[in-house]
Formats: sequence, structure tokens, C-alpha cells
Amino acid sequence: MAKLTIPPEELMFAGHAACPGCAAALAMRLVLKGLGPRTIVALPACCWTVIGTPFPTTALRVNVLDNAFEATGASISGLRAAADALGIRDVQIVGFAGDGGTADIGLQSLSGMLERRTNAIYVMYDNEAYMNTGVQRSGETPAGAWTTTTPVRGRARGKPEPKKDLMRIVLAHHPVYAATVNPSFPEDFVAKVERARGLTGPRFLHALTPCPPGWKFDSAETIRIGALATETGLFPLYEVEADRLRITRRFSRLKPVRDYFDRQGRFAHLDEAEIERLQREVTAGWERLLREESASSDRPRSAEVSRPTGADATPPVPAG
Ligand SMILES: Cc1ncc(C[n+]2csc(CCOP(=O)(O)OP(=O)(O)O)c2C)c(N)n1
Ligand code: SF4
Ligand SMILES: [Mg+2]
Repeated sequence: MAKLTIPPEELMFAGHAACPGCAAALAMRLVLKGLGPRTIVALPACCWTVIGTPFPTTALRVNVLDNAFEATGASISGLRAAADALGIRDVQIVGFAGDGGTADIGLQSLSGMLERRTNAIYVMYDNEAYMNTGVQRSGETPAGAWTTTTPVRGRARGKPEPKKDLMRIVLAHHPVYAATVNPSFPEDFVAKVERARGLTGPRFLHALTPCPPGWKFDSAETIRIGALATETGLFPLYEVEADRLRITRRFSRLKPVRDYFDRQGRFAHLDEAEIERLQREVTAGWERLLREESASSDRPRSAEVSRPTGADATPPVPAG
């Protein structure tokens, strides 16, 4: 009989305000399963404050701090300092923020938290736009995607710029642990949360969270679309610990990116040439990741206390 690796305890109430098929709700559920009840979550302005904490209710069985949009990194540094001052040692401090609140407006706050070596976990749930305010593009919106601020009209063909490679920015800070996670692969997701829980120092998780209204797909398709993001190589699953990179889901052959694009209205306008160009970029990114994994396995493990400097400070280079 298959062994259940995902803790059965639920730390999220069933009644919450997410849209049907919201993967951001699943991501929180899996994070809390991996961390357990001694957890404090800091939430900035984002869909999750609406999903989880419309006053005076809460969808979470753990304590929550609602913080300003740009301040999640600073908030979890402050929570950790307060816990230390009070002698509270057994609590996990987690920042759970959207892509806009992390990769754009909150980037300096995240960088500060990583650089100060704050003992906390930062999770970016990435629905690839500012969803709570009506699907505006973010730095994490992928190339070609329609949003309300990257329209498809006349010569405008969705977002012209590529997705910001936040993992590369995070890895330049040499966190103790960083990983990509995807609710369509829940065992991999929870295993990474549990790994992060067992470490001390700054830790970071990048969670891809498909969003039915923002990506324009039927809510029954969430898990399949999330799986396709990884199976096509668009969102590879890997982890970096002590500066060593390990791919956690590998495929002998990637599925064509078209399989992913075809299921979402935000990419419905892409023509053959555009899909071919994006396919070439994804294939090159996957091959780069494989090379990087192989190169980083020869690298000596860096200790948290003696972080590399100078020429040795080059972080692993994930696919981008
Ligand atoms: C300083 C500031 N600017 C703008 C806003 C308005 N605002 C609230 S949520 C949000 C979008 C959040 O996007 P993201 O972080 O990606 O989370 P999502 O809504 O997609 O879950 C914006 C612009 C705000 N609350 N504070
Ligand atoms: S808009 Fe998207 S991310 Fe926000 S609650 Fe709905 S499905 Fe979730
Ligand atoms: Mg978002």
C-alpha cells in the first residue's frame, strides 16, 4: 500500500474566500501541512488577505500578521526578532506573499531579509500578475501573456518582456535553502517545506499557483495546467541547498509548450512563430539547468556561517 507522505492535519478551514480552482489556496494548505501549528504567517496586501482574513474572520488555524504590500521581508525579520526577545524558540515564521508583493514592490524588503540572514521562510506564491486588483502585469508575468495592462490589440501581443528570474536574484544572496514548488506535485512540495523547516537561516520557496480567472481557464483544470508548467520545462522543480542545485522532477522528454499555452485564454492569440520562439527559449533554459546541476555537484558545500565571497560567490544559475 502506498505510504501517505503528506501530513493529514489541516491548518486551513474549508470555508475561505478563494475562487474555485485557486492554486494559491492549495499552496497555503500544503505549506502549513509541512510546517505544523507552531507557525506565524505574515501576509501583505494580495489575494491571500482576501482569501484568508476578511475581518473579523480567518481561514487559518495559525496566527496571522497582515502587513503592508511592500513589507513582508521586514515584517518577518521583526517577528523573528520579537520571538527571540521573548525566548520563543519553537515557532516557524513565514512570509507568504504574491509575485507583485515579492518580485516587484517587496523586492528590497526580501533582499534585506535574506542579507540579514533572518531565520524565517519566505514563500512567493506566483500567479503571474497582480490578481487582487484586476490582472495587471507583474515582473513575473511571462512573455506573451495577456493581462489588462499588456493587452492584445492591434500590434500589442501581450507582455513583450520575459518573466523576471527571481530565483536567480534570491540565490545571489546565498540562502540556506531555496526551491521551486508546484501544488500539482504535492509530495515534492511538502517534502521541500519539511526540508526548509529543518534548517535555520533565510529560506525561500517559489510556488507556481495557476489562477483560473486571471489565466482564463476552467477551474477544473488547475492541477493539469500546473503539472504541464513543469512537464514542459516552463517551471522546472529544483532545490538549492548549501549552493548545490538538484532537480527534483526530471523528464527524458519535455512536453511541447504548446500543450500548456493551448489550455489558457491568456495565450490564445499566440501564433506559430511566437510559440516556436518561446519553445526554443524554454528548451535552452532546461538544458542550462541540467548543465548547472551537473556543475554544482562538483562544487564544495558552502556552510551557512562561511558564505562564499569574491569569485566563489557565483550562485547556481537556474533556467531562465
Ligand atoms: C503600497 C500599495 N500599493 C498598491 C496597493 C494595492 N494592491 C493591493 S493588492 C495588489 C496586487 C497584489 O499582487 P500580488 O502581490 O501579485 O498578489 P495577488 O493579488 O496576485 O495574489 C495591489 C496593487 C497596496 N495595497 N499598497
Ligand atoms: S484571482 Fe486567482 S489567485 Fe486570486 S483568489 Fe482567485 S484564483 Fe486565487
Ligand atoms: Mg500575483
